[in-house]
Amino acid sequence: MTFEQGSDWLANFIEFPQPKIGGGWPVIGYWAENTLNLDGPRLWQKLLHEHACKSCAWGTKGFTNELGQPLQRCMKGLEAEKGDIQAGIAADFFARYSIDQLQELDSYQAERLGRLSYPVILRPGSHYYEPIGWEEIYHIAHQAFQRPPERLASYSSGRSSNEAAFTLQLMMRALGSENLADCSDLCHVPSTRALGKMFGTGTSVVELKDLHKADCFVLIGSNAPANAPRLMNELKDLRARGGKILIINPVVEVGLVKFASPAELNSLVFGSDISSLYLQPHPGSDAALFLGIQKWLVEENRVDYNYLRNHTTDWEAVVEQVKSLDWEDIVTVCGISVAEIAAAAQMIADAERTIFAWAMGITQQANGVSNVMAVANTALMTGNVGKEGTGCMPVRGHSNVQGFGSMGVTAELKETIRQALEKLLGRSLSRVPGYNTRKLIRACEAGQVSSLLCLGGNLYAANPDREQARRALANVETIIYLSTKPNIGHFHGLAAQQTIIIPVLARDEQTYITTVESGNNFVRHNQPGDTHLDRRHVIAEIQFFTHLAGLLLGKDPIDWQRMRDPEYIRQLIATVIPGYAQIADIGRTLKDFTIEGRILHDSTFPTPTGKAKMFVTPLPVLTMPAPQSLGAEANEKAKAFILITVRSYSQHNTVVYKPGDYYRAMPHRNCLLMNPKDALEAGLSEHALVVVQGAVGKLSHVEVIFGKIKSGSILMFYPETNAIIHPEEDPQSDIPAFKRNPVLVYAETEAMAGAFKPGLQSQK
Ligand SMILES: Nc1nc2c(c(=O)[nH]1)N[C@H]1C(S)=C(S)[C@@H](COP(=O)(O)OP(=O)(O)OC[C@H]3O[C@@H](n4cnc5c(=O)[nH]c(N)nc54)[C@H](O)[C@@H]3O)O[C@H]1N2
Ligand SMILES: Nc1nc2c(c(=O)[nH]1)N[C@H]1C(S)=C(S)[C@@H](COP(=O)(O)OP(=O)(O)OC[C@H]3O[C@@H](n4cnc5c(=O)[nH]c(N)nc54)[C@H](O)[C@@H]3O)O[C@H]1N2
Ligand code: SF4
Ligand SMILES: [Mo]
Repeated sequence: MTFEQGSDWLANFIEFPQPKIGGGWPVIGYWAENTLNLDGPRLWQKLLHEHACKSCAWGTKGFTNELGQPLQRCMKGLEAEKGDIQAGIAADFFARYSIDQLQELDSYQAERLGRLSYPVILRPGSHYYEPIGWEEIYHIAHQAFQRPPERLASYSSGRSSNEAAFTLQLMMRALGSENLADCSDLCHVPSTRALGKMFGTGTSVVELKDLHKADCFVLIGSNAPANAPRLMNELKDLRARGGKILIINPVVEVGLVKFASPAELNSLVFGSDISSLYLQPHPGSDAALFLGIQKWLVEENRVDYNYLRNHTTDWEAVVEQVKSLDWEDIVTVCGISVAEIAAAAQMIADAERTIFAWAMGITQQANGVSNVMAVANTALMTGNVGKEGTGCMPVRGHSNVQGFGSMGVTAELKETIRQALEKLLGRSLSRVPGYNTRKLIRACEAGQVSSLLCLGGNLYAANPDREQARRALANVETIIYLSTKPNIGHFHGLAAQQTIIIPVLARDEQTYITTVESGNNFVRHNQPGDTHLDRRHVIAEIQFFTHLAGLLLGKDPIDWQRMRDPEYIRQLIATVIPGYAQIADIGRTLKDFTIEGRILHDSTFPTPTGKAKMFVTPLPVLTMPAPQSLGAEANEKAKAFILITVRSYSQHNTVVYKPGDYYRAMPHRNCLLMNPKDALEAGLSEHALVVVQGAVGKLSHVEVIFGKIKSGSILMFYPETNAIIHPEEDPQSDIPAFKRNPVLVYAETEAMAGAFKPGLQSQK
């Protein structure tokens, strides 16, 4: 089967010089390319339709942010809309291509097949997905979800609405299952866990206005220019008014040094400075760096002891631990000099108001929870939580991933929500702990799951160790995917008996108002809208769940028929979910709102003591496995590296929009970023073709690209890398250490150490 590569194939043949500025004219070029063509008017219609951006959790609606400031739309939102206006998949498509052929597609090709536009099933023994009617779907789903509750599970991705999320978890819990795995288990769960324990609230305690008041910003392990682009506007403004920005990242991401904001002419032309200080620690060592910052604060007597005494508990143990640490150990672990650590600490201590923000570089680690705690401890030691312009801010991922957590889509439900749900259901909920995403994979592998419902996402490709994921899903009897677009998970994540794909409407295509929650705790409503798909064959997620729940659970105590009306769902949300009272009226008032109790502007914390609880965070012990343990006997020149897996500039998670990453000068997806010094030592020239061998597999023909990355580490793109990695997991949260994978790198053949034929492997 051949698939066109789109106009991007040309870019594969061009040598990418690394740009000196992030954002800028390429972004304008992308807007022009996509909106000034035949699809342009339809895209503009989408962009002007009133709904929350489908891409990241920063949250934007139309072209404005929650403060009504204009020009707040980045091209990532455009990318997501472009995917959704694709034509529906042809009626005979699945009859023409067998599952074996579909399995040959990569992520980029799968996305380009078009919108899912009619339900299909892969029946036992069949090699072809085939269309299926609604009646049969409900019949199969009804039977599948009558299995014992501990054998039922769901996985979700934070793209759907709050109303769909609430309904899903209510149905699962009413059935007696707590197995509500979610993509946040692979993402910000350490933030939720750590902040919940420390502050009594697991989300950001900062609102957008605070960013306008801060004079210092610490951004750790986030590639915001690509993944939360409008945050860059705030950072640019903060620098412009004399504030300081500390960036902590093993990779120099060009947009974090200088960013050209397309929203402002001066910035667009000349670029705006972002980092005041850029530190490059070893991957996985941030807790050590923060312990160093804390040690400097203690030694220089810059700790706000008044704040600690009045507003925190257990701070003494943290201060004692810091005192007992050796500078030499700290420096060895993080690879940052005492002078640089001191400069960073002084920047924070000298500022009036500092915000600490972080993303996957911090959370996707074997000590993810501890990492977040180390950052939050630093914020508390400098009195930077509970006052305007300060605080801790996880930079969230999917556009409604935070809403899913708020709605109770989690294997670890908050006690307050549990009690409210028990009241609503008139009985106690199961106390059997549910599966999070990693536990779900293991349970499936062990044959403990019969029926699995996947609300969006790509469970197969988002997980590490692809063969394990395939094996695990192949042990489930029935899998039902509810998705907008096809992805490789639909073709590889196949159940033992039957796999059903149900096409769903996007948030701007439903016939009623729905809502989502941003990472800044702001709830936005989405207006109803049109769809180019045939509504007879495509469903709204809520309609599917309520119909199925009605079949399974009858009318008592929940009237599922009534829940077909999202107005009613919102009434329930208002009574069950803390801080969400205002959602009850949003359908009438159309007033978007900030969730109550989340933003901390005074230092009373929603914990039992009213104080923040501090935790000692151990100095990480980072080891590099012996090359032999990774199979180095295969090639004696093999060198061990730490592999960081990330998103490229043009992808959304497992969905690839364009092959290359312009800002990292990586021309296609099968390349790695390596420090030139490391390459020299390994005898590799730039563009050499290498093998990267991970814990469970290897990738070949990988092109070496030189970049400003911490020595000893390399960077590659996920989801492709998930075929070869099986990372360690954080015992406190089960999150895989996607940012610290031991791998071996060696030249494909002796001749390949220096040789490269431009474009050849790009077409892979
Ligand atoms: N356009 C676009 N937007 C997105 C997404 C997307 O795929 N595309 N995905 C969404 C989702 S679900 C999420 S979770 C977010 C992800 O947003 P990010 O967290 O920005 O995503 P990553 O690509 O994983 O990049 C992580 C960054 O952490 C750095 N890093 C790696 N290891 C370490 C470390 O040990 N310490 C430190 N300090 N830094 C480290 C990497 O170099 C990289 O710059 O973005 C969301 N927004
Ligand atoms: N190696 C490595 N692995 C990682 C990561 C990493 O950094 N490195 N990051 C992890 C992170 S942070 C995350 S969040 C996960 C991402 O994991 P997931 O959230 O599971 O994956 P996505 O690729 O975002 O899912 C995309 C699919 O969602 C569906 N979709 C889109 N919009 C909608 C909608 O409105 N409704 C419905 N029902 N479906 C929709 C489409 O079918 C699309 O193909 O991956 C994780 N895996
Ligand atoms: S910053 Fe995020 S929410 Fe805002 S427009 Fe860009 S992708 Fe959408
Ligand atoms: Mo994420």
